[in-house]
Amino acid sequence: MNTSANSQTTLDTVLHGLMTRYQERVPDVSAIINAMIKEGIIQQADDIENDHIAFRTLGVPQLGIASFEKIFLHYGYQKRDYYYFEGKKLDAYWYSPPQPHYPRIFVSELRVRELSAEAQHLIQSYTDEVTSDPVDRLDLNDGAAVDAFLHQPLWRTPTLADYLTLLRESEYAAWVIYNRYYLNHFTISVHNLPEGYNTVATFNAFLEKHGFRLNDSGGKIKESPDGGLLQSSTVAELIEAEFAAGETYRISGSYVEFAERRVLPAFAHLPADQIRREHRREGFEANNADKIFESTYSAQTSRQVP
Ligand code: OOG
Ligand code: NI
Repeated sequence: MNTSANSQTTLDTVLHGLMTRYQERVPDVSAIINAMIKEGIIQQADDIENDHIAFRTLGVPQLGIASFEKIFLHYGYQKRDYYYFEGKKLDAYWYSPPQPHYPRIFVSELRVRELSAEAQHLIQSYTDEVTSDPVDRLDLNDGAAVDAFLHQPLWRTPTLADYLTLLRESEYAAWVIYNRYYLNHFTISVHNLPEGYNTVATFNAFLEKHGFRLNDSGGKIKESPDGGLLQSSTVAELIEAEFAAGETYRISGSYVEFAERRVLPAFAHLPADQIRREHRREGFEANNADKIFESTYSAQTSRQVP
């Protein structure tokens, strides 16, 4: 772990690279930011607090969370709670940042060994091209190199047939085989926005008024049992993807999430201008996350607009 001033600069470079590529690929990001500016909710994009970012990985020995997390642990992130997703065959952890102005990170991993033999072979035919942990070969102090790594193909371009086979069994597997470590979403913290927009309920109303489509799996608002964490998300936009041999197909790209972290009961007496991150509900919630994953699933992306 390295928390020196240098590593903060490297982390800034890596996060900046991720957000730039993400914003280019997901038109909803700029569209939402522009709508927020036009409505006077914020003055500029920098006024948005990024609650967390998320990545997806494949659970094979040389990849997965064990490999991926080394990047952010190096920048001073700390590994926190574990989450288990039975039906989706996923494991996940969240990581708290070295300083409160950096986003939390949520990383999930597909339990590949629980898939059918066919799907496992198919995934391994790609991931076997990565013969040793690629993060071990990276200079983590070189922000540009890490940025390049997060956006480079780790294995050959999949065939459309393989993508579709995986899609039938695990939408998550299909997403990662094509999208790899591309940022899956960034998350707008709504609780610090002005009155009228500072809850997920009111922010959802603003989004829908502007025509953004929300994931409605389990309801448009996902709420933790303690009532402290409320989340919603857009439905991933389809991107024209190029597969092996030049075949093209429209697949799910990334999406945008919204989070409201309520003030913990112990700090309810604090005046609003003294509330900081440590006074609010921390972490994630498995049942919320289970539904948010579906922002890239066909049941959401192919839903008819009412
Ligand atoms: C992550 C879904 C879960 C959250 O905040 O609980 C999540 C994903 O779609 O990869 O983002
Ligand atoms: Ni999220």
